[in-house]
Amino acid sequence: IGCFTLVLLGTKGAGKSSTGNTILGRQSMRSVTSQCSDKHTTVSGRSVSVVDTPGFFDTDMQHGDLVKEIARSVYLSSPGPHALLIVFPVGRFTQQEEEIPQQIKVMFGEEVLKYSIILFTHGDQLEEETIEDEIKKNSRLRQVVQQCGGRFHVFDNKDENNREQVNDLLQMIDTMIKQNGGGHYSNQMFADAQRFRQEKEEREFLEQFEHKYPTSASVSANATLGSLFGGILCGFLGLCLGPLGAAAGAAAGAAAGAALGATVCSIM
Ligand SMILES: Nc1nc2c(ncn2[C@@H]2O[C@H](COP(=O)(O)OP(=O)(O)O)[C@@H](O)[C@H]2O)c(=O)[nH]1
Ligand SMILES: [Mg+2]
Repeated sequence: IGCFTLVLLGTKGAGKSSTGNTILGRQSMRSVTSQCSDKHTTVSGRSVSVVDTPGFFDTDMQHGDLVKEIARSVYLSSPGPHALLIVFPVGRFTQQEEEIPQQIKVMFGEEVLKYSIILFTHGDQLEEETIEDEIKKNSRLRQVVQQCGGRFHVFDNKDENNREQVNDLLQMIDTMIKQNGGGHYSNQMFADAQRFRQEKEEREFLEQFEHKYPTSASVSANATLGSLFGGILCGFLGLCLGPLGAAAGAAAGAAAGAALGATVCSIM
């Protein structure tokens, strides 16, 4: 494979932008990012494209905006990234870090961790201990690494001239791609994950609804009317929110529509 596309994910301050700069070999990623950015370079004769993202759990951003922005990273790396680098600083593994792989899975679908690598930054702060020692003695960290197929790598972003750490990472990605049969995480997988999530939300809503009105004869009428209103509202919200808002719009539309349907039925 001649060309790599990588996406950097992780909490704010984990070292995502610094990692991007280390890979690129130049300081081209700005440290504070509320938007995704992508930059290209050539490492050992191969073209590498790096997509930086805002931090998970970034308190300065609305959750919806954050999800939307991270989702955009997948579109920026069209037709989909070869690798997702989940960035953890050495020595900081809290509940937030622990939740990230699960959050990524919810956002990008089941398949995504087959394309993920844990990338530890602040390698310079490791003293006598190796990262292997750290993983061995922390069972929760071990679990997270195992979720990513046991793949991890350490960067010292202060050692900008150390190209070996970059080459080793690209080698690991090469091996991972081969193990995945040559493919990469794709927009199609992302679309499937989004659709699955939307269908699940709709199903849960209907279940809740049927639970609330179990024997009412008007349940099916409500549902029909509900989906009618839902469809209209969903289209409207979709238009307002743009393509990424469509999923959220559909869920909100279905919910509002069904409620409206119920009201109309009870009036009739
Ligand atoms: N010592 C050391 N500092 C690092 C390393 N990687 C990142 N940093 C520092 O950690 C801070 C946050 O890094 P940044 O890349 O902005 O994190 P981001 O919010 O995930 O993009 C900055 O002050 C970096 O200089 C590293 O490997 N070693
Ligand atoms: Mg950053």
